Amino acid sequence: MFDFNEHTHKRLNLLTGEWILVSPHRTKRPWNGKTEDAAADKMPEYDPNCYLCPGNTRAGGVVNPKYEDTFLFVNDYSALIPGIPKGDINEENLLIARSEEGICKVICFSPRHDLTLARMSPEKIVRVIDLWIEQYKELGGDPNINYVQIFENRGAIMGCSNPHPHGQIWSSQTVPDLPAKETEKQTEYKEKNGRCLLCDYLALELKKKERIVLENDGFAVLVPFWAVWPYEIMILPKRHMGSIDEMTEKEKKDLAEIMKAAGIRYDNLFKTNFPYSMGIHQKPTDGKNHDEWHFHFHYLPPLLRSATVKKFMVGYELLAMPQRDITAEQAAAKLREQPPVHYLES
Ligand code: H2U
Ligand code: ZN
Repeated sequence: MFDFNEHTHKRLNLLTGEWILVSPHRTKRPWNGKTEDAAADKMPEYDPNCYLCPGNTRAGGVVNPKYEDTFLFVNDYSALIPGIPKGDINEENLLIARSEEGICKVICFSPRHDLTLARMSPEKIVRVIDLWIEQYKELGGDPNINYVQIFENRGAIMGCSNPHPHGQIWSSQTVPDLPAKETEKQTEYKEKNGRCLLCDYLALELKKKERIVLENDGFAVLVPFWAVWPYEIMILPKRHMGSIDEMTEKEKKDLAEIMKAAGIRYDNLFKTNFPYSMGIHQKPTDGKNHDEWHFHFHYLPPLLRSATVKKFMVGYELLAMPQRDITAEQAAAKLREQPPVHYLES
């Protein structure tokens, strides 16, 4: 009898159409491989050498204001730049390229160098959410911008250059591959079933409760059935909303509280500043209706079994398909059992 808690199987990612291999029996595998240095947890409230702290000088000589909540600036090394010459290359349908323009910004979440979203108050997190909403509308309102990607990269092992709490926004002329795939899959489902893919998926998860980590009035945190990273989670609004600017004040507060609560579970899991890439997927800003879209957050953390052992995407995963050992259900149970108070504050 097939039992997905024991037997190797594949799971389908509904949002991308890609499969992932799950091998639950491998969790007993010994580990003699690489461990990462645990990140130092104690940090000063102000670091004179930090380019994001208030009053300090950034690359290129700009001085940051003495900001008190959030602080937004155009990335000094933007990957996407507005107003570049437009062009298309196609040599014999073999060499294909096109120009791409956009705008990149950096957001400091707090003037405090030592804080993280998990340790900020929900009121302060709402300020960050408000800035995300303002930027989604402002950048998305630009006729040259058709997608706004809001994200946070956290921790040296994620390639993050600075522990100061900050995130980024990259907005672009075309819709990047992942959100484009999610648009396609949500559209397909809507056309076939007449309902929203993620409304239906969330309703089923809330009924089964196996992968739900946390929930409040407005939002749920779950380990998606098709998670690739060991402790990958999604945050989903319970109400059908295509983008973050549709939230009520109460929903913004619910979101801030659940983001904090999820961050605390993460940090408590391995008693470390849990590294991750996190980002919001929402409807493209191409002027179309996009009724199919249900906005959500993805949190993609690399840690596997301690503050120093991470999952590597190598070998079979780079060449064939992603694979995991610990199941989504086991990961959700582990996260659920973490205490609700941050380990640095208990
Ligand atoms: P990470 O969070 O991935 O480390 O990126 C920080 C961003 O901050 C990065 O995109 C920008 C970098 O280009 N940056 C500035 O805009 N000004 C600076 O003075 C240093 C870094
Ligand atoms: Zn700083």
